[in-house]
This record gives sequence, C-alpha cells and structure tokens, in this order.
Amino acid sequence: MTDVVALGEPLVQLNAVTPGPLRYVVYFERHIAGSELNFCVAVALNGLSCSLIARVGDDEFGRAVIEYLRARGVDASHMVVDREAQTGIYFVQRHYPVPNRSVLVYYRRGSAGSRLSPSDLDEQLIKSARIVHSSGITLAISDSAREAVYRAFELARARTFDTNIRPKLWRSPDEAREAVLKALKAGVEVLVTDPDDTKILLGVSEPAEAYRRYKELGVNVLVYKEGARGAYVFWEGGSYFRPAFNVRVEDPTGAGDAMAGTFVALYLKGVDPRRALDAASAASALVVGVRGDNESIPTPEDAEEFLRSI
Ligand code: KDG
Repeated sequence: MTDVVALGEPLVQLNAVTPGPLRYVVYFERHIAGSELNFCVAVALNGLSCSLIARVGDDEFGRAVIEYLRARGVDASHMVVDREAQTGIYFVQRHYPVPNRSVLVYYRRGSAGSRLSPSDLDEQLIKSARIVHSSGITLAISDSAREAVYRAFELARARTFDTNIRPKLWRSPDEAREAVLKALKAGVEVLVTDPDDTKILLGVSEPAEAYRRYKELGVNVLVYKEGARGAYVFWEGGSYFRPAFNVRVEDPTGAGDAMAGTFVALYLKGVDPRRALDAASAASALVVGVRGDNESIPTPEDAEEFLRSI
C-alpha cells in the first residue's frame, strides 16, 4: 500500500541563470519539475510513501525524470515510457516583466506527459492509497489526462487537489471552471487554491466566503495561498492565517507545490493544521529563495530549524 498516488506531467525545467527577458538569457540551468512531481518530492521528504503515475518520453530527459524520482524517494515503478512522444520542457524567465515573479514558457504540446490516459492507471494501487492527488494542470493538458484524473478520483478512497489554473493551458476561464468543478465533485479532503483561481471557479475571493462555498462543494480542508502575504488554512471548526516569511526571491516557481505537498503529508500524519501550515509555509519560503522547484523543500527537521530561526 502507498500513502499517496499523484497524477501529473513531469517536465524538464530550463531556468534562466540571469534575470530578464529570455531573448537575452544565454545560460540555463536544468531542473526536474512539474507540479505533481514537486508535490511527491515534498510528500516523500515528510516520510510518506508516494507513487507518481505519469508519462515521459523514451529520451534522455525522460530518463532523467525517472532517475530523479528514484533519487528523491518517489516510487517511479508506475511511470510509463512513451515511445511516440517526447518529454515536455519549459523555460523560466525570472524577474521580468514583474520583479520577484517568474514567467513559464512551455514547450509541451503533444508531449509524452500530456498523453497520460485512464489506461495508465493501476486501479489496485489507486484504490489502496490513502489519498490520490492531482491538479488543474493535469486537467488542462489533454482530454485523456483529464479523463485519467476523473477516473482515478472515482476509484480513490480520498482525494487532494491543487486548482493550479494556468491560463496558458486553457482555451478560456469557463473551460477551466467546468473541468475543475467536475473534479471537485468527487469530494476533496484537502483543496489547495488561491484568490485568482477562486475568482474563476466561484466568482468570489474573500477567504472565509471561499471556504464556505468550497465546503458546500464537498471540500473538507482548504489551504488558501495569498502569495507574498501568507496563507490560510480552514477546517471544520477552525481557521488559521500564517503570514509569509520575508525572504529574498530568486524564483517563486514550485513554492505552491512545496506548500501543498508538505501540508498534505503532515495532515495525513495527524499534525495539527496550524503547525502543518507553518511547516508548509517554511517549505514555500525555502523554495522561492532558489532556482529549481523542489531541491530546497525541507525535511520536517529542517522546517523546524527554519521556524525556530525566524
Ligand atoms: O508549480 C510549478 C509548476 O508550475 C512547474 O513545475 C511547471 O508543472 C508545471 C506547469 O505545468 O506549470
């Protein structure tokens, strides 16, 4: 039995070593990323078992992804190597045009990862996991990947979901809304989202109102990320706000996944939601300080040390 199964697209990230418009960037640093892969790394670092179900190409980047998963303690035995398509990549443009933010430039259309389909699912594995996780990115990348998430959610004992609406991957906000709300219908133990996505999904963004509305849709616990301001957690009978830590920003990409994976792992371990959000916020703060989405996600001990030092 595995604690967590995640479905998504691993990507190779080419991160600009220097800030500014990509047209002038000469050096790129290679990282392994993708929202659900980042989530899995956080879960594994927090001591739970995690399997990623995904496709990569039969190419060097696909091999790099599989080796990386193994090295980070994520079960890669359900990964599918697709001979018909390549591993997707994306570039990260940093601090331009908005300081402290990054722009993601995808080269992933028709990628192996986007060919994920319900036939890739190991139904026994999914049924036996404590939770099944995915995100709005996987819903967006293709019809077959979306169907895979819906099928996995149907089979799952419990689900966690990160709305992660990437406007570049959708034809319209309406399309995103319809697909995400359909995924939530299965009932979600922990939903991770933010005001921008919530505006698209529910037409509101005030945190308590958002929780009330999500709860009506079957969400139990809500992690509501407000970026540089901080994050809320709402649960039956309580709520807590954790102001963000004041850290230097190198690249915020992946910070949300670090928060989601750390929070969900600690929540599954029975940690109080307030303390889980503190550790998850520490994980986010450490990730924004470096290039690469998941190398700086802390172990629980390192998160504790970070929190003690603040
Ligand atoms: O959350 C970080 C992800 O956005 C990044 O790793 C790339 O998965 C990715 C995506 O589809 O945007």
